[in-house]
Amino acid sequence: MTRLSLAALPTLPAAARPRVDPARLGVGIVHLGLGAFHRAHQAVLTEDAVAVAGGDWGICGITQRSGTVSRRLTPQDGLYTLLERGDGGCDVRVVGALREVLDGRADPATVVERIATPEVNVVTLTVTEKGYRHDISTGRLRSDDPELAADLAGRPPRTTVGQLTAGLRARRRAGAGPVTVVCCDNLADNGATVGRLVRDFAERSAERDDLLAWLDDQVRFPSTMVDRIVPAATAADRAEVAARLGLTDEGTVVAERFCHWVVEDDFAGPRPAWEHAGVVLTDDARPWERAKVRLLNASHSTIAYLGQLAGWQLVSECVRRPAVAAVVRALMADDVVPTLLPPPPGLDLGAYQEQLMERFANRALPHRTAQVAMDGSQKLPQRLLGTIADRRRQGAEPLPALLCLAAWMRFVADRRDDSGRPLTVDDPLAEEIAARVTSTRTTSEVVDSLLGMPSVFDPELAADTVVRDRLAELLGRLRLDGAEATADHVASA
Ligand code: CS2
Repeated sequence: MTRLSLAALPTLPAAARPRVDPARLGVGIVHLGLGAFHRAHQAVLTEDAVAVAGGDWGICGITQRSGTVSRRLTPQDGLYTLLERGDGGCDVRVVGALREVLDGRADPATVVERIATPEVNVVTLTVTEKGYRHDISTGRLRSDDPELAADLAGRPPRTTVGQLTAGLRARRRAGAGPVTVVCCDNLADNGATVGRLVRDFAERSAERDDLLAWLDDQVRFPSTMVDRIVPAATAADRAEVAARLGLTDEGTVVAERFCHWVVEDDFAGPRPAWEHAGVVLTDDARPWERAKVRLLNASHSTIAYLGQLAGWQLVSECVRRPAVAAVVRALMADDVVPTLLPPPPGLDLGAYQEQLMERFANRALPHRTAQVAMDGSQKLPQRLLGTIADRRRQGAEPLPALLCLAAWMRFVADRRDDSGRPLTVDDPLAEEIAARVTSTRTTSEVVDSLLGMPSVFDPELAADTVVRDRLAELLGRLRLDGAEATADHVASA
């Protein structure tokens, strides 16, 4: 069977072809972190915007962690298929917005050069929470990170913040003009956070003063909220593409139909006319980000840890259990909503919660609990811990939110599900966690040893005796009665 490529496009049905002519699209965006999420979200919305309003907004995508994506996409001229799965079937389209693919680890010099190209006006990022190598509690670059230290010592940069700052420095030197950096990761106040990390890096590197002044003057870091569920694609998804299009595609991505993006309209130069693709351009994306991360992502983690402990592999399977659905509803309505008032104008919190329950229940989308359970130490601070802290300040005991945290604690400390089967903990702090819990016996000892992780837990929260006591009780129940019975207990409390 022929492989997807520019030459193969004319064989496709018109409805499945890219909405712009990829061969004539110049590059105007550099994207760091070329995973499935970017390809199913920003790349698609950018192509849709260009289809309506034009502009050379093709994307140069840079892989950060491995060369696999670049090996898959380069022979396909950057083309890949998006499968949108929901009730009533599956839509298939080839996306043409990605015009160049680079392996950032193998070719850091080219990454720097691309960011410094005058035709590039926007740099977007999806490198996941851990990709920023920052201390989540302070929002600053980690001073003990060996990779950052190596970049600061002057090797061709391999970290995200190192590559971004080197690219901006090269841009200043080349006089290539202003640029906007758009963070699309689930971090609180993500634009300002990345702006601060770039400045942290710049402060410790060459041309410090000139670079800092140029950053203030020529670079913008708008915050954004991104929302689309994008599970890892499977062999079945690739087989479906082959059957539907008569082509093989190594780069298929799969997503739900829902897709939303809110972007602060604070750009240093031109930008794609994303408003034509349904993107909300706003003065302040932070309330949107907060609502989305606290409602969607915290619910996701609750489902994922309870599911992992109970032995349920899929998100859609978990929310069909009445106890899990009830606890997720209670988390959103009782714990999260009171921390979001007033909501951002245009967001109906009640309707969003209902819609989330439907999105989680989407059986057409095999979203694995193991995928969401990854990197909990990096994800929970933004999605869950702020809710717990805010509710404690309001004098409440947010039991559903504490259940999510207790389920994470059992997941990382015991590494066994309710039937005794081993669980895999995929987390950058997995070793530190294992070392901390190794000599603990009682549930209180486990809770205290984990709350003592300063890079994850704020000291005020860690010192809250109500939080500690409730966590120890919930962890005890999870160990004794299992995930489903404990969810039921919390939902009916
Ligand atoms: C998920 C997110 O894997 C995870 O942690 O919670 O990737 C989630 O699917 C997206 O943020 C939805 O917008």
